[in-house]
Amino acid sequence: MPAFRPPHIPSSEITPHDLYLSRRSLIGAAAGGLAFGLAGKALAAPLAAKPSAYKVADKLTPQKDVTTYNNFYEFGTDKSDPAANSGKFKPRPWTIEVGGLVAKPQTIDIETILSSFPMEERVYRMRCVEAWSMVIPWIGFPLSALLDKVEPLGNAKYVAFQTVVRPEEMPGQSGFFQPINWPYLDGLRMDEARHPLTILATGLYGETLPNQNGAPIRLVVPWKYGFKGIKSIVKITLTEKQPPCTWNILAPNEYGFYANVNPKVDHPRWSQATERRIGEGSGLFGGKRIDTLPFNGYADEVASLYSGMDLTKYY
Ligand SMILES: Nc1nc2c(c(=O)[nH]1)N[C@H]1C(S)=C(S)[C@@H](COP(=O)(O)O)O[C@H]1N2
Ligand SMILES: [Mo]
Repeated sequence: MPAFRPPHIPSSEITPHDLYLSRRSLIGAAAGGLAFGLAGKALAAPLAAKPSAYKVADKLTPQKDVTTYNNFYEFGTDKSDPAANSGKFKPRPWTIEVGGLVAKPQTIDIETILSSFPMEERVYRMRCVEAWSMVIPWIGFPLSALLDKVEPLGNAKYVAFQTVVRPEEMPGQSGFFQPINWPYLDGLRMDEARHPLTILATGLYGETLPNQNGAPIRLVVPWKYGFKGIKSIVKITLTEKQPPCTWNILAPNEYGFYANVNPKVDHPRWSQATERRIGEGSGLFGGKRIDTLPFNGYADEVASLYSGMDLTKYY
């Protein structure tokens, strides 16, 4: 059973006892990783993608960190749990049900998605609300291309997303401690969903998505905190009302629906002014401390979406 820890406490606040438990589970992960790693490896396949102009200049986070330091509570709450516990997860066959306020609702197979949308490489910063960050070479395609296919109706104002529920394959959904009322849910406003930066990712580092990163398909919205990047999506629903969002339901005073990266608005329990860039620098908690940028550095592209909002407040 994973060590209990309240959600979203940055490593810098972890007590020595928690640290011991989390290091112990890391050792376990290394041993278990050998068996599970093989199963996972068989599924990771090269995935072709054309380069794109969406590429930040920051140094890439090593693939090892991107695939072993994860948040995916369906597989456990420690950072090492998703890589260690996702070997039984089956990302194929897979379908996504796309419906709600659309003219052409449909259930789309992942193979159809991979063959009908041109895959692009997008090098984006990812900033977790816990104040750590990475730079990840995703492979994916604009969510707007999928939305076009189902023809949204005029009254569709939001897009809701849902993660798969499979307790047999996802140990975090079957254990004694259930941190979340499954399924994991999130959503976007229509203009955010249609923004060219918003992608559905199907791979990273030139390969199909590892299970721990949200195989076979997950959302990436680079100007928002990482928890908006919902993984292993099975359902997309266009709605008139603002959809529920798992972290907002769990702690509405800590996690908003919008959750735009904002160094000026601190989390109630920690500062959001700076972040630890994982894989750079050394020390016990790893990661070079750098300043957090408004909208995670994408303000030029997205600030206009929020022109009516007071950016010193929390949404
Ligand atoms: N279904 C699901 N999606 C999820 C999460 C989760 O626990 N379950 N964690 C979120 C959080 S908090 C972050 S920071 C990112 C982490 O993505 P990564 O592990 O690929 O870096 O996934 C997000 N998507
Ligand atoms: Mo996160």
